[in-house]
Amino acid sequence: MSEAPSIVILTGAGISKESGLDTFRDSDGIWAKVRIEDVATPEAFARNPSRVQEFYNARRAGLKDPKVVPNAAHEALARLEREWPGEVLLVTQNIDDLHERAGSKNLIHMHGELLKVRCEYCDALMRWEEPLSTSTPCPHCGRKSGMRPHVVWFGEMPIGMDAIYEKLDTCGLFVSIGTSGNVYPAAGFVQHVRYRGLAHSVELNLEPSQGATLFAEVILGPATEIVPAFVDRILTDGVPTAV
Ligand code: BV8
Repeated sequence: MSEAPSIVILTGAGISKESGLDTFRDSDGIWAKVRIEDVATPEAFARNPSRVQEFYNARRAGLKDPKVVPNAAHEALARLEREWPGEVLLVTQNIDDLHERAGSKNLIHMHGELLKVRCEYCDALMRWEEPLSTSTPCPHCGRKSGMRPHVVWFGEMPIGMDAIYEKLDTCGLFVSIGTSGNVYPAAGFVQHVRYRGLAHSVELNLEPSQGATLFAEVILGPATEIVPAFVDRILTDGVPTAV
């Protein structure tokens, strides 16, 4: 039997919405409450580090809420990774840990992780579940005012880009789930795949994203309904040939 095609999946905040986490650009989203320029750029952190730390401390505390758990969409993607005979790479723009908690293993957090922090002096990277302040000493080098969320801000290089493009160049199926397609380079992945012409591309979203017309197939609906159904279809019928 020919080798099963590899699959690359990109997820955004929409996949975690039904777990109780806010998206960014919905009318009740995060960017409706705070400005990117005040909390999600290196300049913001240099200008007012406490403001930025408070923003991420609140989101970190929110993620520890026992009501916030993986939903059926996260679980369906973990099942696809377990049961699909080829490789499944999950690239998430999300900084929550719901994919890991659902069981996904082959996972790249291209915009970082809310439950990790790093020291700008000694580069130590560590799991961190508590509030962070500008006076928190680094447990490794002891210096203060260097500890920051392990999160990719606007203007910073996303994580794992070489590995991601290598998989985009060889996959047979690219799936985008729960992202509005506003933020690059993630929003450009579908173009990158279509340019090669060798992979089928599918968008699963509540509403058409900025890049919807670039996908061979668009399936609309809430992630907890359309993602499990899509995974069942792939596991039953396989990957459609690229059109
Ligand atoms: C970089 C921090 C270069 C972590 C984030 C002009 C043109 C093109 C690009 C640029 C430009 N000017 C600047 C840029 C680059 C910039 C960018 O793209 N800006 C945009 C705004 C134009 N990008 C960058 O700066 C990136 N870095 O380019 O570096 C470089 C090169 C060399 C060397 C150094 C640097 C860095 C981008 C990462 C920024 N960090 N967040 C955090 O705080 O979370 S981005 C932020 O947006 C989040 O990470 C989030 O993941 C990401 C994308 O948002 P979405 O996940 O899509 O969420 P959104 O709310 O938008 O959409 C949700 C969707 O879900 C909606 O469509 C909705 O309908 C749907 N939905 C809702 N409910 C459901 C649902 N779907 C299904 N079911 C539901 N129930």
